[in-house]
Amino acid sequence: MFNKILNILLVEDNPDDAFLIGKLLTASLGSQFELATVERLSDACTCLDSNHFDVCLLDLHLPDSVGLDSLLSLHNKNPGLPIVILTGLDDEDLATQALQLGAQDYLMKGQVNSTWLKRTIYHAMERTRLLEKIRTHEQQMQQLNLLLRDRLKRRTTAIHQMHEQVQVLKTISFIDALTQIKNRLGFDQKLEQEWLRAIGNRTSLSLIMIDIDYFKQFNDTYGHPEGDRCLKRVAQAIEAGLHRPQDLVARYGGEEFVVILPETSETGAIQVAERICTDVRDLKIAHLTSPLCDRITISLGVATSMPQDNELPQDLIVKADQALYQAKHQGRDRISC
Ligand code: GH3
Ligand code: MG
Ligand code: MG
Ligand code: MG
Ligand code: MG
Repeated sequence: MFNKILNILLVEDNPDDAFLIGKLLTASLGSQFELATVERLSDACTCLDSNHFDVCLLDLHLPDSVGLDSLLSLHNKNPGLPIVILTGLDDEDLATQALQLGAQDYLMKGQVNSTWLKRTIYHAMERTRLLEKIRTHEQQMQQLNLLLRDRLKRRTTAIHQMHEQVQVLKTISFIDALTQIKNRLGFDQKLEQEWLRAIGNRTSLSLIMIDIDYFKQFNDTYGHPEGDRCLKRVAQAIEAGLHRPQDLVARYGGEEFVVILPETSETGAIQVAERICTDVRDLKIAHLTSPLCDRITISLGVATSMPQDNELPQDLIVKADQALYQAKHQGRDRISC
């Protein structure tokens, strides 16, 4: 049944008993075992420290330990070792207790024969084999658990990174790549917010539409890259001219910008528009082919509204657009409302 040599520890202080048990073992297992015999519990413990045993046969009357204490001591010492009680005590209660405490079997010295002993030892071996299998399975489960936990952690990190990327993309999608101010999408979002806030708070909301004068001419004269640089500088100048955190400038399209001024009356908006108009002119970006003057100028259309539930933010954009058209029509480099 087992191809290996079994290492058996016999704890027995009576030499005659030890001799008989040795003979029984030979009758049971042939030469398929190696026997180490000790007379005392303390020697058994020492023996277990340095040797591996497949099974232990334990007498309950030893010079240094009597009864089930011996079983407990050895069991604590090596919980995986099957222990077979081999005793002269015919005590059923003791036998039950021994089995409850983890003994493999409880055999009577006078009654046990070689077949019985062989079966007991084989059962002990089978038990050890099963226990080892369970232990291996437990280890495998533990490794699997660690692997899954690691995978989960990596997946969580990936999701976290993806979430961050989405946040970055979200931010980028509201920014104009050239001027780094808000783009049309950013403007739409802000206008929607401020429109609703103005309705709720019954406050006025102003827009300034801004368009660079004769910019096509500028591009034609100085080239497109210079045109891009001009757009950036104008955007920066407009942004610098807004002094409240709630004010916002966005690139509305090509060379057009739009400013949102929450809680701002027409008079206040005109003041801001005048400041921006002057600031851009003061940039002194040369535009020598402009029919107007020697530098870049802008036209501005101002519109103010007390938003109502039955109006749309688009109505305010149309108003600002019309004012801008008027400023263009009236000669450019000016504000209209
Ligand atoms: P107006 O005074 O009537 O506004 O005349 P304008 O020439 O400024 O207006 P128009 O609409 O005829 O031309 C706008 C020009 O703006 C044409 C277009 O090439 C230029 N433009 C639009 N977007 C960009 C850009 O991103 N970079 C550059 N360099 N030019 C741009
Ligand atoms: Mg004894
Ligand atoms: Mg334009
Ligand atoms: Mg223009
Ligand atoms: Mg008007």
